[in-house]
Amino acid sequence: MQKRVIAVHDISCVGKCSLTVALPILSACGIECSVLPTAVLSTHTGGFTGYTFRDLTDDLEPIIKHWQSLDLHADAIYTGYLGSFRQLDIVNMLFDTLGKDAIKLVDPVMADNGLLYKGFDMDFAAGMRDLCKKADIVIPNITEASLMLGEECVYESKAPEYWHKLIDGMLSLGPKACVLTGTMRDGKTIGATYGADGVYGDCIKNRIEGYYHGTGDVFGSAFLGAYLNGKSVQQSVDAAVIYTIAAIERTYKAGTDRKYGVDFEGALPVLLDLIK
Ligand code: PXL
Repeated sequence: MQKRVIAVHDISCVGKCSLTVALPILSACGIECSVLPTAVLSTHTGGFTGYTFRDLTDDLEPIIKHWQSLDLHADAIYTGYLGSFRQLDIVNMLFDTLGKDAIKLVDPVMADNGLLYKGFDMDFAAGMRDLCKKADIVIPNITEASLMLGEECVYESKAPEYWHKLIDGMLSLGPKACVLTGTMRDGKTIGATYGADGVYGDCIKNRIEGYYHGTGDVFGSAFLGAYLNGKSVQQSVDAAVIYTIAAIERTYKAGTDRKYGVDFEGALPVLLDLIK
């Protein structure tokens, strides 16, 4: 049976991230991607000014209710950028109903490089921490994990002890696995470090200079695509890191304006090769 994911993210109409990334990557991995759009924005909020924002909070519950009447089955629920504080409760309810038997993957999208994104505050971080208690797998970056745990944020830390403290803090909330993104051995590398089943592991590779938008969503979607194709957490982290860096490399070589997102489309053969 083909697997189905319910992807709970915004639609940023331009500037590849969230649903415009999750849909094609999961589809390429052979997985049906149903969507619960949290908001519609003309662009994402990082690097553009004057963007529109349509909050879809009031639409979410009626959509979920309709799905309940269909007895819809989901193998996984993958949440990312939420459009309001109230959506945390709605996702909680989705987890308890249609998500009872699903793998719940939470990317607590709200911050990076030591700063909250526009529109998010510490109350949201506390609410997101509560939602993470219900997740099977969480994939925060260092900034998000430290904000949720009330730890010092050292987003350029090269110390495994610090990463492991954040990972253990997230695991103590309840998830079975935590993949911490943005870990580095030195200024020339980047990747992800995880804790699961009592072990730590990582995949850290050579870094391409600069901040590329939407790469967290490329990483999360590739990770889930690999995981639902039967790969282990280590193999899924490896696939997602190698693929994300391949997409960044193509964008770097093409010289594209980084705020429009990375060429994850052109790099798809790399991902498919890694998960086959
Ligand atoms: O990729 C994370 C993300 C998703 N959606 C929107 C964003 C961001 C990051 O800034 O602004 C709307």
